[in-house]
Amino acid sequence: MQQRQIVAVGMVGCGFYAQNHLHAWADLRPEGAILAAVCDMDPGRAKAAGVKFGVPHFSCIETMLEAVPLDLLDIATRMDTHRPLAAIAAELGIAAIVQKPFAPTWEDCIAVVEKARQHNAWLAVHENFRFSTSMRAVKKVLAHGTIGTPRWARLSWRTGFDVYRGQPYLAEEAKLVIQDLGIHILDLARFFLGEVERLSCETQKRNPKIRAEDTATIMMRHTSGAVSVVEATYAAKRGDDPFPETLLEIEGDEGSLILSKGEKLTVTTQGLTFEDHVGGPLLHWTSRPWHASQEAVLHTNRHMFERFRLGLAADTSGEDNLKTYALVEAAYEAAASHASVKPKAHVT
Ligand code: NAD
Ligand code: 89V
Repeated sequence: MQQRQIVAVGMVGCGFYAQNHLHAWADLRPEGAILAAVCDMDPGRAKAAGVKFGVPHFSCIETMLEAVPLDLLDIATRMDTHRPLAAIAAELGIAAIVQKPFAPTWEDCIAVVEKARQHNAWLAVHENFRFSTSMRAVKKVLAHGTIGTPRWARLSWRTGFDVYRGQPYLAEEAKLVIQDLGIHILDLARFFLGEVERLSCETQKRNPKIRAEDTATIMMRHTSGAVSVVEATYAAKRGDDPFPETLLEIEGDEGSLILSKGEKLTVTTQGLTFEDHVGGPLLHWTSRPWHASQEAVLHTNRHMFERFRLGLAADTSGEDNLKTYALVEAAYEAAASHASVKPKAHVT
């Protein structure tokens, strides 16, 4: 099959986080990813993005798809709209990237994957934590076998940062910290330690002003035999808040690695300890404290673009992300049943 040189990208949703997607696509233009059009049901947001990035802007996806030939849709709207928007793309055989959470329910996620399969349409989920510079550095150390086979891990995302200012809808969600943030950390746990056999979970709602759980503590047994603890909270009151960093401790047969605040990686092996800063650079459009998350969008978009252009599945394909989503569902089930739960599997 002739490899595409140019990929025409359409952005659906030009809200809070989509700004990072738009900048990332602009940065990928020299590599052949052409941001060709944007749409948002809020015409003001669509126009602002269209003017800023110099592309036609629309207030509905159908009009955009009629007016501009597109190869790839980047859907950065909220989860309740992901299924219908992804279905429009699939029915037209247009490739789609959907932001996390994939969709509101397991059944919705399955429906999106099945629809894409039915139309042989390329589908991926924008799950960017594993693509961040620091997490790729951790993966490299693990892949080299420097600490041996991972046997135990703690993956921690604890903050008191006011996430509700940029994303006010979070305070009203029926499910919060596991579905919105835990999903990233559960994906990292799969990325570093493999698939999960069973898990247990305790949730708490510590902030009286919000609707759902803002703290979750999840313990997992991986099929490799390893055990991990995934912790996430929006209700920490800590000095030196690490927002938006994920802190890691992974112990293997030959040593350990610790990723601490400031993206400092400490690796111990054969009795020797090495330290290194593994964070990415500030980009012309990123700013502290979000810079690590913003830079991860660039690496994620590049991965999606390159895999799509080569006709290959993304690492976080729709099918792969079902395995991460199954852990979210299992965690809520375990918290409700106070028992350990085996994650669902998508049998095709
Ligand atoms: P937002 O509400 O700020 O933006 C969503 C935009 O989508 C709005 O402007 C809305 O008008 C538009 N929209 C809704 N339905 C539409 C439709 N049918 N057609 C066109 N436009 C439509 O939300 P946000 O905070 O930017 O979150 C968007 C998604 O990004 C969510 O799924 C969220 O979980 C995810 N997110 C991911 C990260 C990350 O990857 N680290 C960080 C923040 C948010
Ligand atoms: O990254 C996310 O998905 C978020 C957060 C609150 C961390 O911004 O929603």
